[in-house]
Amino acid sequence: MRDIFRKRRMWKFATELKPRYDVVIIGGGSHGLATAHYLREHGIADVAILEKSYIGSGAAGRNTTILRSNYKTPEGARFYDASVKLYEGLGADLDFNLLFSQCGHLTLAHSDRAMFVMANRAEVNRLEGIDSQLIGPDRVQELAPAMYVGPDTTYPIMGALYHPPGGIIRHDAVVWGLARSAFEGGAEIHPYTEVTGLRRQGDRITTVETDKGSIEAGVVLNCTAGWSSVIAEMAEMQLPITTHILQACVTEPVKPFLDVVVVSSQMHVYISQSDRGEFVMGSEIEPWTTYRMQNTLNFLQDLTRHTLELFPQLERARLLRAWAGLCDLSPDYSPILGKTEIENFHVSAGWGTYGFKAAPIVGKMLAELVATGKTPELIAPFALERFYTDELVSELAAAAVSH
Ligand code: PYC
Repeated sequence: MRDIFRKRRMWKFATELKPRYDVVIIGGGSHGLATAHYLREHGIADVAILEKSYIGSGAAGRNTTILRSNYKTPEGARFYDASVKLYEGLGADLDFNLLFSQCGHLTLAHSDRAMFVMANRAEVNRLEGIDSQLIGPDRVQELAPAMYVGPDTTYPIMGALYHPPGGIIRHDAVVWGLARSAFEGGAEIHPYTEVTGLRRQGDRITTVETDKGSIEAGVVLNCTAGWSSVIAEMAEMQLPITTHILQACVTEPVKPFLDVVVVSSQMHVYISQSDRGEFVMGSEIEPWTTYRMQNTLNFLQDLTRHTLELFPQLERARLLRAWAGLCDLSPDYSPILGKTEIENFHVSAGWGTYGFKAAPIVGKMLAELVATGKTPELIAPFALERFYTDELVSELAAAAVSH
């Protein structure tokens, strides 16, 4: 039934933990909630989602809402393409307006080398059936008429990788729509419930300890973005992950004049204009490891300097707010997804700055893994064991942030 006046209950948070669940999902962000949503397709409803803060308070609420699939490796491009395709139908599936705008995505090239790399990416994408093209400065100007593309800048624009299916989506709406579906499917959502320990017996996790009591679990999923290595350590296992912050900020709303996502790897910026008119801008990942989600002055200086070179019209726009999110980085900048050495403990980790883009496909794949016990082919390349067999999937430098 369509619910245009939002009469349907969004969700009711659970208060009491049961002593046992078939599936315990740690992390109430986009991956955890998407998994609960897709578990419905397998008739699995005895599910608890444990979130230490409010739902969507981690990476799901701290990203810059960009979706795309123009990755560098065939494995990555194929995987994120499946995610974009799910996102295309997700609003209808959830009966929730996600404000998905497939306005297109431009990765600017400022050197011969960058043009060569973009041509290579376009070719990898094309072979996967993904719309991704190398374009020259005139076409760039057509797509972003308000952007300054003149020659007298620090980094003149030689061309771009243009990816028409890319775009932006309302990140909070994704969280809310998935949470409603998970709730309607019977999953319990427990906000403000922190996991404090995992009890392991041999190759299995038997008990999840929380600040609200202990629960037994058939399967445990670690969907905690920045905190994934901390949770893994509770299970007495290590993930090859370092945790960094990624900073972003947003201006006050201005009249619409940009309807394509603009990314520059050389200038380390990505810029889009939201449906509210705000310019949403982000920078590269900070090179030091930390869990302190605080902005730095350097970030604001570098980001605004580079943004103003591209969009001098924003000179008087005020910044409304800035924030930082946690990114857990794997050695090859690809995720660590699926089974671990612990039989009933699966992970969705190591997303770096790509996690939000992958939410629906992660949910679908993890739900299939839980239901069948088998790793779906699409995610086999992202198994943890690749770091032991030396079969890396390098997505290094596949974004303005991953250098
Ligand atoms: O990979 O598109 C990307 C991205 C944007 C912001 C952070 N990562």
